[in-house]
Amino acid sequence: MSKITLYGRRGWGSAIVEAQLEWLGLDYTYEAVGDLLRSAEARRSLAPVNPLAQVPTLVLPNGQILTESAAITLYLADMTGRDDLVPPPGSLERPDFLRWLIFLVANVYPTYTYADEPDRFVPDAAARDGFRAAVDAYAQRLYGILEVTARIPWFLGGRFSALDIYVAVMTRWRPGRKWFAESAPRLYSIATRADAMPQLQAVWSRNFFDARS
Ligand SMILES: N[C@@H](CCC(=O)N[C@@H](CS)C(=O)NCC(=O)O)C(=O)O
Repeated sequence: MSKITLYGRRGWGSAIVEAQLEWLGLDYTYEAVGDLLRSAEARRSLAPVNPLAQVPTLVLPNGQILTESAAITLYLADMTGRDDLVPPPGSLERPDFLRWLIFLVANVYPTYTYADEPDRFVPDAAARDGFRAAVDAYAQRLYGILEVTARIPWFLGGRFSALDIYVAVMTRWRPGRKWFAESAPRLYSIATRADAMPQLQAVWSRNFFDARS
């Protein structure tokens, strides 16, 4: 039987799914894609499986395609019957988990989509810096909301979940770990605690250390 294929790029959002695949012990093949923000060739190569040409993109063993990290997160829990990354239906943590999972992908994630390469959305070169600054400021406001919501030691309190994996990965992006340490200490503490999890060492190394140039 063929395996799951994860299309990804080191350090990008595919790390959120790679961490879950590793955590769950699932067999998968990693297909590295080029720089989707800057390379038309990289976008062309991924477009047949994901018309948005984004990672993470997953191809299931039966050929079905799954995009959107939140959908993948929920699906992997369904597929494995495991509830260690996703609180199960009926649990007290389930509503909070769903709320903040969707908050991350619907509110926080798009700030990177729009500000990573603003020229894709702002044709006027003179307006780009202001746009990027405004979107980055909005992202910081969103992180402020997450900061006052997050509990300790994990986002949901006593139990680890996929939300902590999102926090560990996203805090590596703008405005960066130093900003989180100073301005969002709970998120920073969740991230560093997740950094230290033995089950995730290989994923973090591949994405954030080996890949570092
Ligand atoms: N909503 C998507 C967002 C995925 C996404 O924005 N991925 C980034 C990498 S971190 C990407 O592929 N960007 C390329 C682009 O948007 O053109 C998800 O949650 O999976």
